[in-house]
Amino acid sequence: MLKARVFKSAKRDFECKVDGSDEMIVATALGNLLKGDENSIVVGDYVMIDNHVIVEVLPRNNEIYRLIIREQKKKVTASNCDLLVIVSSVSRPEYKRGIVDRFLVRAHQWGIRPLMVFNKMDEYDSSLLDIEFEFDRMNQLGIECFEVSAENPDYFPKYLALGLAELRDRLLNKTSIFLGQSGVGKSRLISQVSNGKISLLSNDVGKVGKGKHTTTWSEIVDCETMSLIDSPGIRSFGVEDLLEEELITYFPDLEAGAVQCKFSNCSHSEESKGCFFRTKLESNSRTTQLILSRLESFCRMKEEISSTPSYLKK
Ligand SMILES: Nc1nc2c(ncn2[C@@H]2O[C@H](COP(=O)(O)OP(=O)(O)OP(=O)(O)O)[C@@H](O)[C@H]2O)c(=O)[nH]1
Ligand SMILES: [Mg+2]
Ligand SMILES: [Zn+2]
Repeated sequence: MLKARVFKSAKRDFECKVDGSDEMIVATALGNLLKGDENSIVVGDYVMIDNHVIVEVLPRNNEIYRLIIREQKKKVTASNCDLLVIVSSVSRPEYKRGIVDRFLVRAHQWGIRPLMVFNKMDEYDSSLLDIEFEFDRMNQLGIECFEVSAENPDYFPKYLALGLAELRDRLLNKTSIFLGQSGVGKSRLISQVSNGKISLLSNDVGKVGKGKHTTTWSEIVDCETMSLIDSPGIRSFGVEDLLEEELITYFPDLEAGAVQCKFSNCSHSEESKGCFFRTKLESNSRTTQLILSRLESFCRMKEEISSTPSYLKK
């Protein structure tokens, strides 16, 4: 019996790395481990293998998942991650604060520590994006920011955050999953972080006739000192699977204000008369701007959740 970790899955075959060695083996799995849904063995899982057959999946520390409310199903895509690397682009696709905040909600929900990477700094244009504001926004949440150019790594950063070398340091001896919109440079960044040892931009990463570089499934990329999980660009950022009451707990920076708001069922929206956030904050200060920008994301998500019929959530 061997303990191993699933690095790649393709239908019924799993490429697994034997614990404590560099040996990779391909295994199938006992039928009852695959029965019912396709979540039963995912990339990142630790498993027990007997004679090239996975006979047990060990308990997971955490899961990257979504609830598919219409089907009352939980869809797991990876497990046992130490860090969630949120990758955004400062040029194209355009940086979207709302999307970053949605990833932060997921990081909370999944219980995985987030990091923020601003990629494509070689194309940064300060007239289009106030990046210092975005850094401050993340830093006030205790989230470290990195500014890099995966395309042009020697590019010398002019701004305030950490660079590629520090990012590499942070990822040492950890399993990190890279998330972000399609085209922000996740795959390119992973090749850079691994010092070019891995080229995911090539066609060997599964793809089926989509845009030329598009990653289509998750797998762990092993580069001795760290494990990196590339993921397909996420197309749906909906949060309708969350419960309205729990949303505020994913915004720890807003919780104190929400408690101080005297209306117990306040939506804290711009139209909420007498709302703490709308009346009691010092107008125009930087801190207020940061809080209000987070509140904007919160209100959008809250509205989205409340417009989802509750019968769908049971
Ligand atoms: N200028 C510039 N282009 C970059 C940078 N990083 C990546 N790109 C380009 O952006 C495009 C998308 O990069 P990918 O790494 O495939 O993006 P991805 O996030 O993996 O995309 P999906 O797999 O579709 O989710 C490619 O053409 C890259 O060459 C960068 O730092 N600067
Ligand atoms: Mg990719
Ligand atoms: Zn309020």
